Amino acid sequence: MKIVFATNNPHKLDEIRKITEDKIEILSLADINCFEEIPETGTTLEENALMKAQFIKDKFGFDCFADDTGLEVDALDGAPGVYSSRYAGESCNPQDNMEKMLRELHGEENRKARFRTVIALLLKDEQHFFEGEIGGEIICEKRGTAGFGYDPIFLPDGYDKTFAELGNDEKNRISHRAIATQKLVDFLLRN
Ligand code: ITT
Repeated sequence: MKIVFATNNPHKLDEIRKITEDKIEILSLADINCFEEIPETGTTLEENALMKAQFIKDKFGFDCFADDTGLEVDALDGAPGVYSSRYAGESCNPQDNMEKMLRELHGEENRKARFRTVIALLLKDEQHFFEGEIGGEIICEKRGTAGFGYDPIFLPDGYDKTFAELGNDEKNRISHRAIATQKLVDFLLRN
């Protein structure tokens, strides 16, 4: 089975390819010659994931899926959530985002947070959604070099290492994306 993953994030592509391995062939946007900016203007993870998948389905005709992920921090009333990639401003990078979060949480005792991923799948003209989440806390300084995005400041529940310290193999066993992806794979293998 072949399916397009509508993402411009090479880390996400790597993670999902490792999880799906030989079961499903995942095509990237480059594999289908799509080099366009995909709109992501929704106000929920579901809306954004569907928007990204629909864009590819409409323009290129492939069955495809997309993931939208947010980091929800309790002390920030669930922010940055769906706005996680632009938390520190329009053209910010992951370092800017993490530094802003550490500043906002300075002195805060409640550091509970969760990563939530929603995958939208467009298959044979039907929409399907798969969700995964993992709880944890935002630590007070960056630790580790693996992974991407907010991984260096996120300590998953039950672990004493951040996602960036655990490394990709361990992250891919327990993460929000791993949980949602496993549901996607089980569904695809049944359909
Ligand atoms: P696409 O939309 O092209 O898939 P993106 O990087 O923009 O890629 P999202 O909008 O889903 O992806 O991501 C929102 C933000 O959350 C962004 O800053 C990511 O770096 C961060 N993020 C997503 N998944 C993450 C993960 O597994 N670990 C750490 N940070 C993550």
